[in-house]
Amino acid sequence: MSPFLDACRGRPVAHTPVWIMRQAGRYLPEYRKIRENVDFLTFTKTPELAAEATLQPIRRFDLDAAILFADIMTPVEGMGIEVRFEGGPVIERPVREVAAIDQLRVPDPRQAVPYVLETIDRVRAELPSSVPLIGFAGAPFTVFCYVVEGHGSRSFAAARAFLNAEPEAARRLLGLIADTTTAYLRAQAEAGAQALMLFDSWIGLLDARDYDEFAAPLLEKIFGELGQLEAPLLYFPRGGAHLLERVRSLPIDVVGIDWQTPLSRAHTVLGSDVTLQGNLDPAALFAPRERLVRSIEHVLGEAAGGRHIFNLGHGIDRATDPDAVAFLVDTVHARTAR
Ligand code: 1CP
Repeated sequence: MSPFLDACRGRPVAHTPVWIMRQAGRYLPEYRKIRENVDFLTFTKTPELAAEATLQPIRRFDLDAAILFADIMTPVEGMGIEVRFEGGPVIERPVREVAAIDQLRVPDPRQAVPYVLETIDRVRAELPSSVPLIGFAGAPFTVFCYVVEGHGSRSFAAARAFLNAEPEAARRLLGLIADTTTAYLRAQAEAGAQALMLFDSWIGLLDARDYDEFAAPLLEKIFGELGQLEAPLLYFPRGGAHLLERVRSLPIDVVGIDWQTPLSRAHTVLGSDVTLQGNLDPAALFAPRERLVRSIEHVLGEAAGGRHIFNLGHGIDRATDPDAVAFLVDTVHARTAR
C-alpha cells in the first residue's frame, strides 16, 4: 500500500501523499555531516553514501516517497562527456561541434553507472513498503542545455544558439541523450525504482514551436518505451505553463507544476486523467507557521477535486529549517485525512 503510487495511478488515497523536490541535501545537517569530507561526484558514486542520503529525509519526516540521490548529469559521463561539480555541474569541454557529437556513445547503464543500480538496491532493502523509491533523470533538452552551455545559466544562450545554428547536429545530440536516458531509466526500474521522473528544469526557455520540433518527439519516445514497465511516469516541465496543452498528449501519469502556475489552471488545461504534483513556493517554508498553513491550504484548495501529490513548485532552498518541512508534511497529512 503506497499512497504515492496510488495517487500516481488515480486510485483513492487515505491522505494526499507528499514528498519534496531535492528533499535530500544541504538543508539537512545530517547530509552536510556525511558530505563534509567527500566531493559531490565521489559521493554519488559511493552507494553506501548515496543510499544514506536518500534515506535521511525518510527517517526524519513522514514522507510518502523517496528519491534516488544522484544528479541529472550522472549518466552523461558514460556518453563520453567529462563533468565536474563546482556547486553545479561544469562540462570540461562543452559539446558544440558535429565532430564532438560523432565521438559520443549511448552507454550500457550496467557498465557506466553500476553504482546507481547498487544504490537503488541498498535503498530498497531499507525502505518501508509504504514508501516507494522514485528513480529520475534529466529530460533531453535540460541535459542538452548543460552539455552545450558548459555550466548553469539563466538563459542558456549558447545552447539555444546552437539549437538554431546547427539544428541537425542538435537533433543528433538530443537523440543520443534521449537514448541514454531511456536505457538509464529502464535500468533504474529493473534495479528496483518504483516510479520514474524526468526533470525538465529549462524546457520553459523553448517556445511552443521549438518544443514541438526538438523536445516533444523525444519525450514521446522515452515515455512511450518506459510505459511498458510497471512504474508510473512523472514529468516536471518547469516554467512550461505555455506548453501544458502539448504536455497533455504525453503518455504520462503525473505532471509536476511549478509554483507560478495555479493548479486549478493546470487542471483545466491538462484534464482529469493525469495527477498534478506541486506546487508550494519553496519560499513559503520561511514563513511563520500561520502563514505557512494558509499557503498549504491554498495549494490544497487549488488541487481540490483532482488527482494530487503535494510537493514544492521547485527544489527546496538550502537555508530551509528542517522543522518547517516536518510541519509541512504533517499538516498536509492532517488536512487531507479521509
Ligand atoms: O554539494 C552538493 O550537495 C551539491 C548540490 C547538489 C545536490 C544535492 C547537486 C548539484 N545535485 C544534487 C542532487 C540532485 N540533483 C538530486 C537528488 C537529491 C534530491 O532531490 O533529494 C536531484 C533530483 C537533482 C536534480 C537536478 N540537478 C536538477 C533538476 C531539478 C532542479 O532543481 O531543477 C538540475 C537542474 C540539476 C543540476 C544541478 N546539480 C547540482 C546543482 C547545484 C544543479 C543546478 C545547477 C544550476 O543550474 O545552477
